[in-house]
Amino acid sequence: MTAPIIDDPGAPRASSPASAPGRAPRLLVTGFGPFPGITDNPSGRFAREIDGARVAGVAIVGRVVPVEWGRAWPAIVAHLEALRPEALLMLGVARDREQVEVELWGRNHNHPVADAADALPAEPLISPDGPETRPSRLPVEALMVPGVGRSTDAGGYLCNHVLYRALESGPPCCGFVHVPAFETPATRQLVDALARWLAAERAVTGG
Ligand code: PCA
Repeated sequence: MTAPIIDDPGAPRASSPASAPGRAPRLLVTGFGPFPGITDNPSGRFAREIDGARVAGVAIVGRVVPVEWGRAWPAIVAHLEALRPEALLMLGVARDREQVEVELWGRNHNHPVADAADALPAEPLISPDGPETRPSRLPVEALMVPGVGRSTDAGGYLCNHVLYRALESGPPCCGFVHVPAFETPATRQLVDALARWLAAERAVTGG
């Protein structure tokens, strides 16, 4: 049982069941911290900025996680357990991208590239018995606002790693979006589109 979070406006008591009647649906947005070559990660900056926002009745909680093979996914799991969000949107920077891109799937591999703590991944495979790819569980069509595209290659570093892990054991609505190194309003517009989609889903399912 996780301790209740009392200083977080969007957070439930630890014992709140997912989709508790009467409570606002919650969207957890994660960004990453620094890593070799990126001292100020725009994905982490965005997660910090959006924390506490409310869109279409959906409470948005932003969190920053470390770019470390052994700590990134456990940090996201801890936030999922504390917050019990309806959806998880993970963000990371990709220096070579010209636009915001929704990753269509995660791949079962870890490239041997050093993380922010100068450590390499323990294994070349993320999940020894898992499939080669796992498809995104985001409503991709609903997120195609201006300035947003699709990508079929999340890379082999921490972004792909947490994506594959989330698709293995994360909430039903989850996925990954790469943002470019420069600031763009498309990131916020994509988050707003996801919140509106969640609100509409809830209205339909009566959750
Ligand atoms: N981008 C890296 C990891 C952290 C981040 O923001 C990636 O694309 O894997």
